[in-house]
Amino acid sequence: MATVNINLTDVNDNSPIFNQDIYSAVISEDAELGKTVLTVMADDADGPSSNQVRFSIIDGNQGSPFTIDPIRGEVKVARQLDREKTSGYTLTVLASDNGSPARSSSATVNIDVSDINDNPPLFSQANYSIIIQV
Ligand SMILES: [Ca+2]
Ligand SMILES: [Ca+2]
Ligand SMILES: [Ca+2]
Repeated sequence: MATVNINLTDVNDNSPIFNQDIYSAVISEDAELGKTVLTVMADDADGPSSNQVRFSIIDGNQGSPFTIDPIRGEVKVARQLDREKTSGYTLTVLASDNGSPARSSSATVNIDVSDINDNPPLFSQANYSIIIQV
């Protein structure tokens, strides 16, 4: 009789999985900087050596209007928005694990910028002249 102990070592065979493929949110164009638009979440089924997830924005963030907290997954406003210039954004968010080699997956974040009444009516020309004959 002999006892055989077999220890299984974890390998990084699971990618982080987002809890949604597509996230959507609406944010007002006058949102203060630092406001959280939405929070993404991803789980990784591996053990601790390869299940620590970090988030990043890899596409759609031209001019950096948004940031993402790499640990918490909170997408936040980083610049003043203007619906009259850009009325919406489609971000691609990546979740990467700490395995070696690392595995990752991506999700889409759609952000609509909602209008506030921040523009007064403007006359199309500054001076109007008419000639009245009497
Ligand atoms: Ca993993
Ligand atoms: Ca594993
Ligand atoms: Ca407006």
